[in-house]
Amino acid sequence: MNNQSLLFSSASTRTKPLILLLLFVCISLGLMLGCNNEVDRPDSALEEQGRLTSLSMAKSEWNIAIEDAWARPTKAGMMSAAYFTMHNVGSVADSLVQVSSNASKDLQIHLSYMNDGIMVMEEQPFVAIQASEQIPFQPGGYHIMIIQPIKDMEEGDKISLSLYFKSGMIIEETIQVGNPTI
Ligand SMILES: [Cu+2]
Repeated sequence: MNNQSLLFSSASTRTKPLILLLLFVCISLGLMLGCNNEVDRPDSALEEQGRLTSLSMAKSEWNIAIEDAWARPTKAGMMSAAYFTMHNVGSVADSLVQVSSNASKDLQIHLSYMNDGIMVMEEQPFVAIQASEQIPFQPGGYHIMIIQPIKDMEEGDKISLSLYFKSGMIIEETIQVGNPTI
């Protein structure tokens, strides 16, 4: 018999709920603190986390791949955009609902389109993706707007990109500045 089961068997029926509540509070606090720690991870750890996330997701029905990602070079305080192909290789639909990066505090999901012969862009609350669907984020279409980067983004630099989905899945990628195919 381990310590935990001793604790429960010796406790009166009246104190059991209190012990369970305390355990729950401790576990909840631990999870919250764990989450906060992750926000401050350095880039290399972020990259490792992204790899591990992808590996564990491979076992799940939720599995979205971010392919051919890159960000447009720009100067600090200007505008940049991140592009990639969002590929749902899982078996269930999901929605991209939020994005974040170490490059800027302000990232938005945008869609560019032609309106009366003028290219306009509009913030999107989410981008839904069906099972097996591939959605290109590219110039002239969906893109991640990186508003006022905190420092210059030069060709070859790397930035983090975290993608938050409705299912609760978080994909953490390290993407490069500059398009490798141009
Ligand atoms: Cu935009």
